[in-house]
Amino acid sequence: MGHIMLKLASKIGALFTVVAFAAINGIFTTEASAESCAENKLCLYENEYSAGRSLGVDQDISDLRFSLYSFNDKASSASNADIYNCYKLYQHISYQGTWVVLRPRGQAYSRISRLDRFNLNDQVSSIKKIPALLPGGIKNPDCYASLTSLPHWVAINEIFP
Ligand SMILES: [Ca+2]
Repeated sequence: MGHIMLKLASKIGALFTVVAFAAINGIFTTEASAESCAENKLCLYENEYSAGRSLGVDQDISDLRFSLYSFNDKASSASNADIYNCYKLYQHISYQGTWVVLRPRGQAYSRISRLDRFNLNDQVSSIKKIPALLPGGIKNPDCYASLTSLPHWVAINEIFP
């Protein structure tokens, strides 16, 4: 317990230093937010609630280990800024394992602030881009039939504006 408290104290100290430095220099910046997710992209974030390092994606990635961004098993939250496509996040490479769908921007479930609610915290290893609508304007069941492969889940309905 003492060890944990010490670690926490040192983290808070470091945070204070960063904030003080930023204030002195007049460059008070915040962590990456959902607003930094580029238009028409799916964004992964290193931490919950769209915080930390982010990665914008606009195509399938079958194996995040080989992406240039070293984001394999890192994402803790995600948001979808694409209004035409859903994105499916998979636990394993090659679109295997547990998955969750992010619906298009402006719709329910276009943002997931906590991937741990889908047992996917620090586990996403591949990503599939799926058109929301099929020819004729029919809703694509790949996007809309189910939100996740999990039989039971707890999620907050979050809409990325
Ligand atoms: Ca993480």
